[in-house]
Amino acid sequence: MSKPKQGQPETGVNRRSFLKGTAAAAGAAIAGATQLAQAAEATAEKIAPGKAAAEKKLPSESFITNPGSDFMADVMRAVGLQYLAINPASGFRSLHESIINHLGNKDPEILTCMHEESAAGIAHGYAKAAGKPMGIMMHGTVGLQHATMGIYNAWCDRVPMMIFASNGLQADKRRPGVEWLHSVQDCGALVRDFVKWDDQPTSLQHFAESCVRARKITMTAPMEPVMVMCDIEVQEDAVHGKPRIPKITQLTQPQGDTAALREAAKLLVAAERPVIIADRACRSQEGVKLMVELAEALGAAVVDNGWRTNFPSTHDLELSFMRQTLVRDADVILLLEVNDPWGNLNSMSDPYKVARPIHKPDAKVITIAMQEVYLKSNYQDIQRFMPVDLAIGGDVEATLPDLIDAVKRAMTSERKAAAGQRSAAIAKMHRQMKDRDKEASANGWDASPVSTARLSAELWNAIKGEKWCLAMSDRMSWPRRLWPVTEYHQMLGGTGGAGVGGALPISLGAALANKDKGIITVTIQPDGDLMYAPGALWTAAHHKIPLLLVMHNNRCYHMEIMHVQRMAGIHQRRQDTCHIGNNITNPDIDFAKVAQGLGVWAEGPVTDPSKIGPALKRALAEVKNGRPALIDVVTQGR
Ligand SMILES: Cc1ncc(C[n+]2csc(CCOP(=O)(O)OP(=O)(O)O)c2C)c(N)n1
Ligand SMILES: [Mg+2]
Repeated sequence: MSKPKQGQPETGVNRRSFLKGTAAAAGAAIAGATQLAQAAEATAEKIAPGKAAAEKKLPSESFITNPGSDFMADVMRAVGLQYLAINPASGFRSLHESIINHLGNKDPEILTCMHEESAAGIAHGYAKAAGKPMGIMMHGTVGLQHATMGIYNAWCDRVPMMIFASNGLQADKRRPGVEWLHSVQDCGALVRDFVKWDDQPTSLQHFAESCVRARKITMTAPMEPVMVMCDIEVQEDAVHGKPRIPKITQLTQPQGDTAALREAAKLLVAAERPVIIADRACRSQEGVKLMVELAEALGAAVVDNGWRTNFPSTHDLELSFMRQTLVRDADVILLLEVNDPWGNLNSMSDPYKVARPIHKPDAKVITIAMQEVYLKSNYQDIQRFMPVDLAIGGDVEATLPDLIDAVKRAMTSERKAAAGQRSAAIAKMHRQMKDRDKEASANGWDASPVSTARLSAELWNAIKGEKWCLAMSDRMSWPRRLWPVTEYHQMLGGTGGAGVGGALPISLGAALANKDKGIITVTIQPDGDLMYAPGALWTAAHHKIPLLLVMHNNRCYHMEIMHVQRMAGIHQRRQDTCHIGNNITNPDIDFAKVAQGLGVWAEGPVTDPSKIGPALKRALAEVKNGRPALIDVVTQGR
């Protein structure tokens, strides 16, 4: 509510007396209107400070100068939270005020989000780029319900995140009306299937211990989101006694069993055609280095499925896009934190669902993973059961040094010679694969709408001189095929749970974490995904998050068109109707205008491929000045 500007006519009815009058007329039972009247009173006090206070002076014992929320904010700082992504809400008004006035809005700093799903997505991307959790604070029930999809994506992508949700546990202390609507008996029930742990602390000491515990749990592999409730009474009541923040634990990751690793090394060294497949194996550049050491010691081909950067795409032993051929010929297959072992080693026809193994029946399969250490039953992100020969529980990056050591010990000169010969043959396949990719990328080079290969090539050309990160590296396969990837931070994978709407906020979170490292973050942004919660663009502009967004604007939910077309084919019916329900046209969305309206520098739509390069140059200049920028490119399907 704002005071009328000078020169503007007052509305006929005085708003304050109108609201008060309404409340009186409807009787004291109409709680919502009463609250509005109180809000109007508070606003009047803001506008004319002192007047309302003079009318109604609070006795000094009414002040709470040591609210519990100050201590809770201290706890958030102690567990290392640099940011807290929120959509504001009365359920955590006390904590909100403590963070800005007690902590000075620093460590954590508040990020204003326009949708709770965006807050969760930002924390998700931040965790992948920063290697540590961000906090998000949700309004109990309503806010948390909005956040669920983002939390599920993070769960599937195995990232740490600290979720806080407000709740009013004590019924006799709830304000009538909204505070009841926004409180629950069991807040965690809503997300318990896809968070690693949750707790509902009922005292400040309990809150401190639970937060320190939560940090430890979320940062131990398999890393997953955790949630701690912030009870309204605990926040708003004064501190009683002397709550203490427990010591923050120094963590190490669980390592695979040494005897089992020796067994694995024996199998791998004896293999004629060993293959390594990695999903979310690495957490840092150190992991990538170890992967190279292992592959070179074995002379083994590596398939990086791309959910993190696990292996340099420039390395001679990299054959990521030849998985089927490699698996078909392999005698020993090592799966490193692979989420879907069955899906990597078998095929299933669609839509007939005929399953067929790709691997040889006697191929030995070894897994190193943490995912079996921690599972939930309801959501089925565990994929189909795959019998394996040796399953080693352990974090891959922590386990690789011992495995490499065991491989080197098991190596003989004869096996070394075999590995050398094999490496040369794999290197030849690698070069041929890269040549094929380059050739294929030239198809439709000058086409309009722009081909996805051309879009990728133009983007690469714009950023190749920078320290770069492609926040969403799974939107199309071309960047992984064409760009030279050597560093862990360069490609961060996908949304995790394939929940559309995640790409935009996850990219933003990554850009936020990369901001202070001098890394330019770019993303290939699908149109359908952006429109779930485009308000995240405002957050990028407001908080000056330097992200270069290149729209992959195919003006449709293209993936779904392909599904409906497949069904029409099987049903022996017409194909020309399959765009219905899938096209995002008529009207075409003007993404440059959408972005500009939300405060983001933008250009487009670009339909001529030769104009992409110059547009990207202008956008990059904006990003280098610390602001987000968007180029809308009208593209072909996928
Ligand atoms: C939350 C959610 N709703 C619906 C889907 C189904 N879905 C899968 S891909 C897709 C199309 C997404 O469109 P866009 O982001 O433009 O990407 P495109 O397929 O066009 O490249 C949809 C709707 C989903 N995966 N997640
Ligand atoms: Mg699309």
